[in-house]
Amino acid sequence: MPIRSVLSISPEVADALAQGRAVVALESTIITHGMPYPQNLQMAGEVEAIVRAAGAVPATIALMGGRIRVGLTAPDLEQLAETGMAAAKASRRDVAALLTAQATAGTTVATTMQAAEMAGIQVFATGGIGGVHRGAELSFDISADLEELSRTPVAVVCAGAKAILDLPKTLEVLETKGVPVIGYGTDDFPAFWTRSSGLRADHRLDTPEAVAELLETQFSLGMGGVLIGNPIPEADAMDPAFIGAMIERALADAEAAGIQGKETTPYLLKRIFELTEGKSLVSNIALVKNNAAVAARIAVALAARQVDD
Ligand code: PSU
Ligand code: MN
Repeated sequence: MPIRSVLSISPEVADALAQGRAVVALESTIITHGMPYPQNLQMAGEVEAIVRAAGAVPATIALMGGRIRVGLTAPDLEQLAETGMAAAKASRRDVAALLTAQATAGTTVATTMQAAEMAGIQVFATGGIGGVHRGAELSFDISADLEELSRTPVAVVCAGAKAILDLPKTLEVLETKGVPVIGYGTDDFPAFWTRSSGLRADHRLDTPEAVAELLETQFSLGMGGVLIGNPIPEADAMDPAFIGAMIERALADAEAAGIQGKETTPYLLKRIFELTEGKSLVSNIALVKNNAAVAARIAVALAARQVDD
């Protein structure tokens, strides 16, 4: 079966790609499993508007009706947001089965990267990537996002890995897999709700143009993806001690409830939302918007370089 029949690119995104204009891929697990309704719908609309305002075309990606949809309509976004956790969460291993079943599914960072590459999109914005879970030495729970970054040539702009994870181990695995980790305007690897994990990024770059230049080099080498850590804006960041304590409580609750596997990340985000009385969601939305703005500027800089060639 040709990829063409599975991949469904919206006319607007297809036009932009054909003309070499800047396009930013956006994921949808954050809509279905990362945030409650209706904040998820509002976030999805605002993020698309931010990408447009910066001169790029947004391409939100999801599985719907047996196709990998690249570029969604407003009614599509509404359907995904309302379906929420009743939709499937599509990681790489789930894609074929969910397409065959014509299921509605949010795509994770891993799956969105895959789809972006198939469509020819080089820049992608999310909130925070998945990584090595705490206790992974026993559970072996390491997000497929890390494997995907090692093999798929797409730049992922995030606010770090979600702080529910074991961040030192996440950086170790990224090193093992050969994924460049860039601090955008920072020496540190950001920690999602806070600006720094206390761990260093591999390299620091301060402008969209500098990132675009590195991406061009990386992609011409065929050496897989690039992770760009863009810290949450100071004004939106949470107090490290407070969020740290809430993460510990949520992890204990997850353990007591016997949560495992792909349910872990959605459960923890929801539990932290409850424990912080919604404050974690306010920060989460702010950091996603900030990532969309930076990703759009990087995509515009990359498109400008490709015209010059
Ligand atoms: N960023 C957010 N919220 C989310 C996610 C990212 O701000 O919900 C999603 C992404 O889709 C990511 C997934 O790929 O969480 C990680 O899930 P897991 O740990 O099961 O691989
Ligand atoms: Mn997992």
